[in-house]
Order: sequence, then structure tokens, then C-alpha cells
Amino acid sequence: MRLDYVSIFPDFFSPLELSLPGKAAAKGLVDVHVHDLRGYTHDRHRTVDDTPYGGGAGMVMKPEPWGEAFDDLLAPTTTVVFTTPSGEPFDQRLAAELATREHLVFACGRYEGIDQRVVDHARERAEVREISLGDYVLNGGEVAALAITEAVVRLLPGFMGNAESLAEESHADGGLLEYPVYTKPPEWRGHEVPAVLRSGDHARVAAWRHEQAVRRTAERRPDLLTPSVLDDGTPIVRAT
Ligand code: 6GU
Repeated sequence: MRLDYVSIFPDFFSPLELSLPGKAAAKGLVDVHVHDLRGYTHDRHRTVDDTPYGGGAGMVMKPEPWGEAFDDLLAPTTTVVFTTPSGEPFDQRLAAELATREHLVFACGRYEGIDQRVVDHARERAEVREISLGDYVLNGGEVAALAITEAVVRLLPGFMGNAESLAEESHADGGLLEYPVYTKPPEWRGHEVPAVLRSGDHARVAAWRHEQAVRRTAERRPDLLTPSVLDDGTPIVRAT
């Protein structure tokens, strides 16, 4: 998989170039390239933003530098990821979908956003996904692009040694959070490992873990336990 990042803060991504989520680059699973958006400007001040049409606070990223970056980077087999708080929510299903792509270009916006025509233009030349990490606002999309990268790259065939830990972890399937885990010593600072885990009874261990996963999910993420569609397929829309 080839990964390109376009940002006015390319230094955010230098750890990736050195050692992508540890080992993927070393294994040759990914090929990482970072691009400074200002490298696609031509004025003395390397301007990437301007005031918004229609007025309002803040600045908007100009289309021209993005267009030149896309001229260099986009092919019909590319998926462009715009990181934005107004995008579709990122989750494990979307990570798995992106893991099937051969080329991801992360377009990281700053300020109040990117001129909408940049997104519309990219859609004419490649697949485009506008993605949000969740319902909170980051100053820019760089950290979001790193988080998405880490979630995607660890799903690439050959990245993980142990396929079981992929299947068992939170959100992977069944939609339950992961059960609590323990290792040695059996007693530590007055806290004991639950006896069932040391019983050697695999059926009891499995039952205990499932019950813990359900309890945790009910406490922390009741939304994951509630059906989100009616039996006839009608979406349940909750007021917030
Ligand atoms: Cl992807 N970008 C920004 N700027 N803020 C966010 C986000 C993305 N996801 C959540 N908040």
C-alpha cells in the first residue's frame, strides 16, 4: 500500500517515515511519502489560505495548491481521505475497507476547512472519503490522519503475527468491548487475578470473559448493545 500525506505541517508525519507503526515499512508493506502543501505554492509568502466568501470567522484553505498536489499524486486507483470533523465517523469497519485500497492520499486541512471545490474536484479523479475521528474538534487533520493510518496498517495482511488477537479485540466483531486481561504475578499490591482465569477450565474462562465483555459494553457503550434498526430495516433515529 502506498500512503501519501499532504499537510502544511509535514513534520507531524516524520515519525511515520522513520518507523511506520513499528514494522510495516520495514516489512515493505507500505511506502510512505509526505508532502508540504506550501511546496505547491508560487508566491513569496507561500500562501495556502484566504478569507471566506460570504464572510465569517477564520480562514479557508485555497484550492490552487491542493490542485497541484493532486496533479502529482492522484491516479484512478487512489482513495483520497479528507480528515474533517464534518466527515463520516471512522470505525473498525471503515478501517478494514481502507485496508483493501492500494493507494491512500491523506489531505489534512487546517484553519476553518478546505475550499469545497477541492473535494468536488478530487471526486472527479479518484475515490474520496471525508472522515471524522469523532464528535470533537482538533486543530487540524494531521493527528486524525495518523490515527487512521495506524488503524488501517495493522490490518494489512502480513502485519500482525497473531490473527486471533485481531479477531478477539474490541470492535472487531460481535460489537462488544474487550474483556479485562491479566498476567503474572497472581497477586499484586493486594489485587488478585480472578480465580476462574487460573482454574484451567476453558469453558468457564470463555463464559466469564463473555460476561465481562457484555458488562463493560453495557456500562461504557450501551449504544453498541441497542439495535440501531428495527426488524423491518427502518433506522432508529435517537434525539441527542
Ligand atoms: Cl478528522 N479533523 C479535525 N480537524 N477535527 C476532528 C477530526 C478530524 N475528527 C474529530 N475531530
